[in-house]
Amino acid sequence: MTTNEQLFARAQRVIPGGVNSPVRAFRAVGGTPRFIARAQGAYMWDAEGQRYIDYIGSWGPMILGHGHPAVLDAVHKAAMDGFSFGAPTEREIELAEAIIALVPSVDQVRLVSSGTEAGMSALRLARGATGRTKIIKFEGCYHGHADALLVKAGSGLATFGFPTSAGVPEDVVKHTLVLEYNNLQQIEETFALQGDEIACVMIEPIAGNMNFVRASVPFMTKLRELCTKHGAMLVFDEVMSGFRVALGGAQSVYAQLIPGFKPDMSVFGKVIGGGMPLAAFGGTKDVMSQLAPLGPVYQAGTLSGNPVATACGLATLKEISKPGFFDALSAKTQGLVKGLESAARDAGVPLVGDSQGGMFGFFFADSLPQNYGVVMATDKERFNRFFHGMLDRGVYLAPALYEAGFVSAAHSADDIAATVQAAAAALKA
Ligand code: KE4
Repeated sequence: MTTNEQLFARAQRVIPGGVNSPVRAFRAVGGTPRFIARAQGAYMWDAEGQRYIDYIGSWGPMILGHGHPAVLDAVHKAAMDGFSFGAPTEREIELAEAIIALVPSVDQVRLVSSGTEAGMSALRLARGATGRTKIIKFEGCYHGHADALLVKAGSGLATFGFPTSAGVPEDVVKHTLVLEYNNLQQIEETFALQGDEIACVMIEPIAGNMNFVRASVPFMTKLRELCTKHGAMLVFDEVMSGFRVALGGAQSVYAQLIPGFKPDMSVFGKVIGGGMPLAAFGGTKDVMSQLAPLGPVYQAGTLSGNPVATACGLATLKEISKPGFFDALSAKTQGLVKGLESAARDAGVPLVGDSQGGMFGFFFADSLPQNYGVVMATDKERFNRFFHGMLDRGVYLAPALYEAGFVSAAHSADDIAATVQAAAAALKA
């Protein structure tokens, strides 16, 4: 048994599935998960000393790469002043101010400890602020594991969803409608039928939980129009895309394509914590003032706005706000995708990819999927073979065809070239 295999066997004795988050168990791709001992820059080393070029980046947070000196320094200083107080601190104000400065649609934010908590709270706030119960989400979008959001599509249009998890009562999900991403007709019909009962539409504007799928401009334009017309809130789940696809998140990308575009509420996570447990949700002052202690919508958290996590997040935001950061990151990520496409062409394998900022995806297909059903119909066996071929060559990609990938500022041109070279070999194997 290898050390990773030994650790996995030991882990499974005391932790369900041997992991603290299911995707880490490699069940979608098979094989033994790599137990990571340390990471630095663009690299991770497993318990056997094997080095990997890291395209997970903790599923998005590590946009600077691992162990950025300015972030380490900020975290160390904060930790020396205390881990947690259960009382307000100035740094929470500074982080809130930094987020609001970068996201024009947000007047106020509430800091929490995970994307799930942020999404769950935003959903409660949307329902509390509108006095409505029904919500719309889209197949293939993941908004964390709050009960009301663990839902798959109902049997037909405008029918309510079914739980995707045991332990979620039908009662909880019967208010959740699950529609097809990028399906204009469905949202028009649904809003025509029950638009005045919809509290919110929650969407990943650039979806990273069905690999990498963009909401089309016509679809997003129609969503905005229908939410405004019917008094429903458009909630952008930017836990993954926020401060990752652009400094202003996906909403800044759509604001360039759709004049005056803004969501009503936004959910953030990952990058704003810089790898530490921190997330947030925000919106207009009117909406956010519905939250306790001001308003009737309750929400709370022992470690919300944690002093060490806010230091990590602030230091991260400061670095990514520097001039040219996203231009360089976008170009590097585009270069990776083009390199993968070129290697696949040379190998006679259909592969198409896309990227925005430091987030990317690729599919063993001839064209970019526009929704979950098409993503899941792409060649899974070929993906899994490719995943392991890359892992064996020291490149750690997302261990599932429905996940996105992430490039950091620490990835060098040589790392990208080495990745493309490994891909050329893996595709021919
Ligand atoms: P967390 O509760 O995992 O911090 O965030 C939930 C969440 C909410 N919204 C979006 C758009 C997300 O991508 C996530 C979490 N993303 C997954 C990656 N597919 C995290 C990885 C994992 O579950 O281990």
